[in-house]
Amino acid sequence: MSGPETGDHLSEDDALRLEQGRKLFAGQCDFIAASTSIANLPPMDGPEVAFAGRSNVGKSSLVNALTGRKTLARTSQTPGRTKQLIFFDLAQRMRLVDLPGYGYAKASKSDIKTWTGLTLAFLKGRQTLMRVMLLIDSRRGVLDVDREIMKIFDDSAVSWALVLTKMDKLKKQEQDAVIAAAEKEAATHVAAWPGVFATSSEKGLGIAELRAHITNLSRPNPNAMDA
Ligand SMILES: Nc1nc2c(ncn2[C@@H]2O[C@H](COP(=O)(O)OP(=O)(O)OP(=O)(O)O)[C@@H](O)[C@H]2O)c(=O)[nH]1
Ligand SMILES: [Mg+2]
Repeated sequence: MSGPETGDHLSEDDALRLEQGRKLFAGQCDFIAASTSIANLPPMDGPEVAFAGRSNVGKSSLVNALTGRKTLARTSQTPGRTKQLIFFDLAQRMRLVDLPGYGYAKASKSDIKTWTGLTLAFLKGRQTLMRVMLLIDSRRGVLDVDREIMKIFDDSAVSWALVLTKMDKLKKQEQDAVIAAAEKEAATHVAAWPGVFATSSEKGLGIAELRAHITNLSRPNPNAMDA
């Protein structure tokens, strides 16, 4: 999905979806919890969408771009910044979960084991988890370590979708190639959403479309005439 918001001719349906997404993400957004163990996860209450991917791929930046709040999720030049499962509530209609990254070679073995164990336990055992957005750095494309995660998702029947990040770092031609390759990769997995979100948190590319996608998985807006 290179994003209907980039085209001039939106269908009425698309325009409505994007508007509903914009509204949800412009509303109330609150930090709920930072969990370091399965024992202190917040109780399951309503739909959740999680952001997974290699360390430094841009998970926290994407959460910030989606919510339009620059410092909601902590980002860093240093890989391995997010060490807990961070839960945010959106207007009591959806929760966003910023996950620690995987594949960070410099972290200590025991740290990696803790984050990975916790993240996997969360991904496998969370009935309220509607979808995992699996982030891929567009400059690197899908790596074997990402494929291992895809296999875990597929095996545990976790519904997931591919999100390419940092698209602003690529030229147009390179963008087209990486989108095509990612779409091909997604098509080989039954549990994967059949499309790819091409995004740049820095430039706002693909953000409106991703908001609409997540909003579609949320609780209906109790106050909306147009919900
Ligand atoms: N150019 C560009 N840089 C980005 C974009 N998104 C994130 N970055 C940069 O990538 C680096 C890592 O971003 P984070 O959002 O902290 O990445 P993360 O996946 O949360 O990292 P961990 O929590 O360590 O797993 C930061 O320096 C960001 O500024 C983007 O869309 N474009
Ligand atoms: Mg992070």
